[in-house]
Amino acid sequence: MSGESSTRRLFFACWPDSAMREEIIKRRQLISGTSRRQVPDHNLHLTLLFLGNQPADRLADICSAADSIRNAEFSWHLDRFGWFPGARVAWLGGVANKPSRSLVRGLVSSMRSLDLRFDERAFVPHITLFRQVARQPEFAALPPLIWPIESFSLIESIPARPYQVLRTWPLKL
Ligand code: 2AM
Repeated sequence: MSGESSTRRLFFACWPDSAMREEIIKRRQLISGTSRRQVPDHNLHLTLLFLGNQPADRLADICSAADSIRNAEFSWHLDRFGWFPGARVAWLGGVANKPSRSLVRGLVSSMRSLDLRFDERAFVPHITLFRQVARQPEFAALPPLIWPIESFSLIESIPARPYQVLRTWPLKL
């Protein structure tokens, strides 16, 4: 036994640099009493496509399919807090503009072309800030966050570890 898992839990995301991470943290502080389950600073991100558990031996294919993505750069305008009652998470989010929707569509179709099995939920751009939020919180107003996006990343989720950035691709047409 090598001890290595034969599946890897993966997702594509926008991964903030340290300055942007600080900006997200500042906004999270505005709703700091929301729950005791704050997302650790180092895990803050905006998911583009959640792949879930995938066979480890498909990782190379996933990366090659992502190599073919062509998309314009764009900015996120994150100007609201929200809450998903089912997932019980409170988040920072905003409206998906055209180039962001096209990036998500490109990721979905490139992953579909690999015959991978993954959930296709409607895309709602959000950065989860708190988990285990049982009731709709009262949210404060917030200074909008403009986040310029020049790349996207493939992230691995390993239990009890910080998310790992496996690869990052520049956005280019
Ligand atoms: P969440 O923050 O709203 O829970 C890693 O788990 C990332 O993938 C998180 O951003 C998480 O969203 C998202 N995620 C987890 N399960 C998902 C699913 N079934 N569909 C879409 N996104 C999911």
